[in-house]
Amino acid sequence: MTDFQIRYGAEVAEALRAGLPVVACESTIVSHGLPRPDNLRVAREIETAVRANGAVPATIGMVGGELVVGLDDAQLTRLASTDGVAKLSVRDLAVAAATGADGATTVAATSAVAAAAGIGVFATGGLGGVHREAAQTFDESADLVTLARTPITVVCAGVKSILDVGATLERLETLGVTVVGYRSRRFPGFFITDGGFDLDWSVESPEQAAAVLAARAAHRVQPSAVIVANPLPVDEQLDPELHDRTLADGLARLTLDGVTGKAVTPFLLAYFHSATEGASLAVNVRIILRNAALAAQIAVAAAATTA
Ligand code: PSU
Ligand code: MN
Repeated sequence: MTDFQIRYGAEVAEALRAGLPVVACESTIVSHGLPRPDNLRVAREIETAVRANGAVPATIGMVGGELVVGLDDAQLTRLASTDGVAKLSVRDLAVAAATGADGATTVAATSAVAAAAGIGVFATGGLGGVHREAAQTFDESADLVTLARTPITVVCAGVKSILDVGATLERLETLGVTVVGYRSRRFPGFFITDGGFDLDWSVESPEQAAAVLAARAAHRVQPSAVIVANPLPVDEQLDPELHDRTLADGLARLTLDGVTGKAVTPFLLAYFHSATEGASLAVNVRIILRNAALAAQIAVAAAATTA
């Protein structure tokens, strides 16, 4: 019988004890969002980007039923390279643990576990959100409600452009989740720099982002997350025309193949990566690495504020 406690990687445990900056990283982008074998290389590069910016990476996932904060390289390799790794949202964590499963944590699950572990900053690619057919299917990512009740700062490039971006922003407002642009008042569209919507707020530096976190913590009024939306520079985005064409084709294919539920996001991302012959993959990797670097800078600034 396992005791089901969260396991900490040695370096992460030490960093948390010492109050050093730590950045949580998710594993679903590795297992379900990126194709093999690039996914393992990218997972390692994410950790390298966090380190290069002065923080300790804590990639979160489940290995043989153990919930791990700070996967080691063998564990990361296992989640990146083996078949049958489950996509775990918050509701899946306990049953996956009880049945000894291998699983990768989504934004929702990673946020919840990171907050429970005392980690304040989390880097990912793009959030889940409201799917385009949500009016009929009710398909809205658990990322949204989880961020409504989880005190974490998520650095991302907005929500995935495969979603209904406007509806997702409305839901984030309803749910009381703070959204600030990083050096931009436009909400990014993941693969594309501009997702088509204005933001009320922006921050201009990691220090200013850290001040938002400090105010949030000091007030003790807001129970929800802060999203730092970090757009790609225009010259690094996926060609918007290629993006729109690929998205239309991918959505049509989704309907034809009858893909629903938690398979939708991985299906569309895989469709993008093959239909653009790797162009979207290269963009996706840049997004994640930039977000990992910024998250680390924010974590460093936040640690300096509280020290
Ligand atoms: N962002 C990416 N790639 C991904 C995801 C996000 O760049 O694979 C994953 C995240 O783990 C996110 C999940 O939480 O997709 C959302 O899935 P769903 O729409 O089924 O909630
Ligand atoms: Mn869904």
